[in-house]
Amino acid sequence: MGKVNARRETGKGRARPAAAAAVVAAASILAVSCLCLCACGQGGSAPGLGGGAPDAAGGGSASGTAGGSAPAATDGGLQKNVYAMVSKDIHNPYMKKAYEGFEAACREIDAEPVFRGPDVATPEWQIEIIDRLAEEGVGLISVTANDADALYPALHSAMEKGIKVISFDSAVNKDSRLVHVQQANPEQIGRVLVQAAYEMVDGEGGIAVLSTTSQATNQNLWIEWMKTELRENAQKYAKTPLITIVYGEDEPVKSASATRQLLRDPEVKVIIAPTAVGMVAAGKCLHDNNSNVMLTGLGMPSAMGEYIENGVCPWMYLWNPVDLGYLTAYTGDALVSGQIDGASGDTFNAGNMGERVITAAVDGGTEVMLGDLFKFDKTNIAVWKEVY
Ligand code: RAM
Repeated sequence: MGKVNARRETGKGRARPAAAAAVVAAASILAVSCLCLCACGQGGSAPGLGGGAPDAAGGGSASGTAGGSAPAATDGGLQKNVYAMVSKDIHNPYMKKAYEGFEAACREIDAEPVFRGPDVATPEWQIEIIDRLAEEGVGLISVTANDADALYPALHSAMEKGIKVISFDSAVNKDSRLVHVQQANPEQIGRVLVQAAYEMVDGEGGIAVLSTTSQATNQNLWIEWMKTELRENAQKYAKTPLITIVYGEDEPVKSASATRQLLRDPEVKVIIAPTAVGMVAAGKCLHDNNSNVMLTGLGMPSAMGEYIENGVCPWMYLWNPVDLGYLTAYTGDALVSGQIDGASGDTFNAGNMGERVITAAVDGGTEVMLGDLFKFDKTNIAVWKEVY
């Protein structure tokens, strides 16, 4: 690591972004609630507090299941207490953390959790999984979408069978779901990431985005807000243009090769990776290449601790993925039990997250919000990398 990281230790990487101060303040409230969640053993996010990796394994094309303890009860041809979480892909550690929370909530609700995801993050394989779940007649399908529109026929026919369908993390379009479980405000995510990149290069140096798949709803929405932030403050960002967007498909090898491609462009001085998988691949690549290029984005503290500590990534953001999965199961349960129908204004009890309210989403559908972004830097990473 030598010189470059030594410079990072003492250089601009240590600056705290003023623009993110409000985010941090709001996020500390969330952090307290997350810690409480772990301490209460509900989120299962801290090692040793339950949860752990799901039993699911990507078997070939579209599989992976994890059974819970409650026996399935057949009701109107459906096993209404079987709740399925469908991941973008089965290997993603972020998704496994979300499933930990989902599983913990299912234990409280007395539902049987199922975790499935394709081997690679494509809508085609997700359609196959959804069709199979509909055939099996589960009570709930919750999905993080590899494409906003492509899943509509499969999800629509599942809903026609009486299955409750929601999305979380990455939304399907409003007609394909009853509610979306939103992790944090997309506008805040897009704007804060650009502001962080700007500060990391002291207002001078091209920005590149390392995204997931080109159709991912969540990343595309965040990227739109990044562009809005740049456009609306064109003078401020005159010397930090967006140079390019590359796609690592939430796959470590492809994300590393996309990062190497970025390093060949001398204009790129900072990378924003709004993906937990992309962040680690980029962090390793920058470190191994002793690069001066900065990194920020949305990463898992457990995987990014090393790169925050050595200055490759001065700071980054995320929400608690375990909490996201927990809220997803409770939202689905409120629909299955008939407590809500997913309309704006509906309220429901989300276990130890308390009462939650469904609100209107910008796409014309509805959503329930988890909370604010949380900032991770050298001051707090030692604690959080042990949590999730
Ligand atoms: C990746 C996924 C997910 C995103 C996180 C931050 O694991 O693409 O959708 O929310 O990163």
